[in-house]
Amino acid sequence: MDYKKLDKTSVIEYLSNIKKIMAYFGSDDLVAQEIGDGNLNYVYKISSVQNPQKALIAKQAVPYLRCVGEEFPLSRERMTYEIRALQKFYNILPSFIPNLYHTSEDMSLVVMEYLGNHIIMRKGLMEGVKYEKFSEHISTYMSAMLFYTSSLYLKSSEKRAIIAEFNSNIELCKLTEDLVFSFPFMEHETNDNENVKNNPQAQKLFKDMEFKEKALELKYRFMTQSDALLHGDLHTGSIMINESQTYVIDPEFAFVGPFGFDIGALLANLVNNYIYHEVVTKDKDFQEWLLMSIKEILEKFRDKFLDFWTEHKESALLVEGYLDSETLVRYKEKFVKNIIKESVGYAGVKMARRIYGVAGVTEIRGIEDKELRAEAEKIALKIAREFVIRYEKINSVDEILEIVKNAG
Ligand code: ADP
Ligand code: SR1
Ligand code: MG
Repeated sequence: MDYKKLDKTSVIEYLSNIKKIMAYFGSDDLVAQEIGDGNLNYVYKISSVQNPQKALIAKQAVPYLRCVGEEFPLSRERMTYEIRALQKFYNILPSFIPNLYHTSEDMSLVVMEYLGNHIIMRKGLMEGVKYEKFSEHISTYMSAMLFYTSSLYLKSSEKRAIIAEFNSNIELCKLTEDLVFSFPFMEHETNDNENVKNNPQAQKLFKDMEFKEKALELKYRFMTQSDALLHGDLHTGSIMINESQTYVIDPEFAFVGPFGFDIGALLANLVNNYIYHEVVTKDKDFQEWLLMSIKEILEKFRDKFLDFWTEHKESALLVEGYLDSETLVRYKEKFVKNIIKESVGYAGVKMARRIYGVAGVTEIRGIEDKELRAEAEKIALKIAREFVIRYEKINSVDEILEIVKNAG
């Protein structure tokens, strides 16, 4: 079928011709609602009129960037990568990925399970909800996805195949290169220029060559280092959650990149949420919980990643018997320590890009009181700068927490 942009009427007509979807809904009447709140795509909730709990999600890419409009063309092939990544991640850890009902590369469309008992994590965190299982879940997710798609597990040929499958996701990688690593740190038309204009803090950032040189090093790694298959945009808006379950959605930026990039994205978003509670709600107890969660996530990630490595002795990288056991333990400890260091660097860049860049986060950009927002931005920039300048020298998770706590 040729591509056609769907709307809330035509999406139902289209789905009515797909057997698996009709088997799900039976003879029920269907109604569609557009619920997308992301920057890129359209998301329809299709529900049964007779039993509204029965619902599916149909997500379609359009040939432009939704949040800007048709004047910003963006190839809809991004959905091909989202479909591939959802399938790949589902095969590694099915309980973290919504079930897929239908995919069409021609229509740039995926139909998946409706996560009706879950909410976007950013919203829950802003309301001060403590997700007690989150650190356990997300450390499992990140350690498994990174380990099982890396040269520490795959054979050399398999690793090259996964690179071939994902690293042609050129346009979305380029978006990140521009919108995460470059434009937010210089005068640029895509920035939030209302806030940049006459803002000494922005001018200071744009002239901060020490920060920018380090950010450039991290950008170079992003562009060249093919460690593992990444989600590529792992912020708290890509996580749907409740007290007992965690789902990761929206992997259209997936590509084989540096180990620390996804962990860094998550860390940045948890710290942005910490800043929101510092400045707006002043909820110290919740801030403590966030810090404890960051510690648990990073420590559990390290332990689980090393456990996977102990289970699997042969890989593209390692031939059994190559190192003696003492050297092997030391090598692995250093390896995983470097992943955490790198993730701190990426967290810094990811925090800083949210201040003046095109895509702000609600925790900071959404603060209506100008003085409070400026205060949040100042704290975020201070932490981001420390993260970016010092990431290679970070030796423990506690040092990361100290940087966050001392910035307020
Ligand atoms: P984009 O690619 O435009 O960022 P997302 O995949 O993030 O789109 O989806 C946008 C919104 O749609 C999410 O924030 C969430 O509210 C909703 N959504 C997406 N997938 C699901 C799902 N499987 N179940 C329930 N809601 C979903
Ligand atoms: C204009 S696209 C901006 C951002 O939205 C996505 O969620 C990614 O973070 C991207 O950088
Ligand atoms: Mg999204």
